[in-house]
Amino acid sequence: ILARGRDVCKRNGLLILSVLSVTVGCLLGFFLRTRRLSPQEISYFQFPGELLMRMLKMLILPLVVSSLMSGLASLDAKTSSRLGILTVAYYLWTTFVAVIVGIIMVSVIHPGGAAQKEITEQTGKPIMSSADALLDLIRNMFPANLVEATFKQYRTKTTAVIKSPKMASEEAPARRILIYGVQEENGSHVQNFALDLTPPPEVIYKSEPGTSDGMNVLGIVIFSATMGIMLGRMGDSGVPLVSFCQCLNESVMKIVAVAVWYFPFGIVFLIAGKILEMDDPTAVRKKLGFYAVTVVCGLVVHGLFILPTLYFLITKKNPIVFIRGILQALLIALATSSSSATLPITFKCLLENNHIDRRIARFVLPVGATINMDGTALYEAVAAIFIAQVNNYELDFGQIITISITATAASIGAAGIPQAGLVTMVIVLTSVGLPTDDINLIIAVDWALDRFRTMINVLGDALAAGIMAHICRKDFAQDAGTEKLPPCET
Ligand code: DAS
Repeated sequence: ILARGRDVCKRNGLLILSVLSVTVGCLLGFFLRTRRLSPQEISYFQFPGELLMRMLKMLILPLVVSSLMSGLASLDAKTSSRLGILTVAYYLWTTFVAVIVGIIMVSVIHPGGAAQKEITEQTGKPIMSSADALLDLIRNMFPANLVEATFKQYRTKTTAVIKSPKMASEEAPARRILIYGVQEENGSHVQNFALDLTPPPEVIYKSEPGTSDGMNVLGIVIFSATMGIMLGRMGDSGVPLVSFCQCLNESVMKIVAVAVWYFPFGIVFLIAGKILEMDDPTAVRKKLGFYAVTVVCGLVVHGLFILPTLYFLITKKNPIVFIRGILQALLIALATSSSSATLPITFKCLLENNHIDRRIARFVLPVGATINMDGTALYEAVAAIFIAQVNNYELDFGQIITISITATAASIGAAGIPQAGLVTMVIVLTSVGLPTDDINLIIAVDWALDRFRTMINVLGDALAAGIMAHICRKDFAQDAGTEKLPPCET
């Protein structure tokens, strides 16, 4: 009985701990808000949560490179191209469906009407045009120098802790605004990919440009996938590098297996620290309550009904059992609001709990974490139509179609990092002539809704892996030998 109890705790203990840590983090955050901590105290309090984010991000590069290279190299040309085409087609299709769900939801609930009378001030000005955003999306696919794109400040995230004049008097905790700038190393071409989301502020201090979010994952995915396919065609001469990638992948997963026991502790401080920073919830409720409800309803419909139904119709398996196996990853997505940072846990859940073929997971997950963002696409469509409603701007059918297409494209370009969807939303707004500085209307709730849409992004990637494993099961069964090398025993 003891052994069984130990096994159950070991298997579910982490999940139970993580659920508890999310709850404790919320309660602690709201309790500490009453203590009115200073920005300095808040930043010290957030430190354990920051460590969790850094641990996860530290693993992204080795995991993405090793899994894509070893995953694709171990498949023969026919299998890898079939898997690639099916996966990308599935991703585009589900993302488009998510956008349609969002458009239906926002048209039925019509949150913009309720917000109209409340929202008066428009603040801030976007620095970036949609042309910049689109060019940056394509630019990110081809990093000029992979090492610099990874380790240097290819996309620097400058976090300025800003008190806008109206907040200074109330001594409210400083509001943290994310500003992304893209500067290419040669210095000759500086591309501002950024949003200024506040009225002219009195900046109390500006942290050094962070590099933790500086990773251009899209470029790394494109490079690693291409390299993996080429390695697969090199035959025996490619074996050393493929074997290296397999061992790297296995060792990274062993690091994850150890690091996960720190996660519940880090989650408490990550969530509590975010709650300490957020705007006054009561002020938000008046203006954006219906908007937040619309987004959550859309995410629930898509994430808990449409995607699981699709999974059941294709695989004839119980989606609830599958989702149960990835609950840990969904909780990390909720805590970190970064699908890239959640990737190591998504891998662990799929391989250990749902027993997905590692060759499928090694391709579907890194690509999905980068380009498949159902939650983000739904969110950007809802936000665009919400802004149109607030401005009493009647969208015609052609513009709705344009929003559907640009929201799908913008979500592909959004990085798997916190609030990335907020930035690429500019593409959607400008495509239908909506004022991009109205993004400020939703910034107050974006940090919370980002967590839920990230959960749906991760859920969509994981279910896609389950579906691809089912569809390609015959290929892998017949070509069991396609994995040229035995799994690396580390
Ligand atoms: N936070 C992003 C992610 O990691 C999603 C978004 O910003 O929309 O998936």
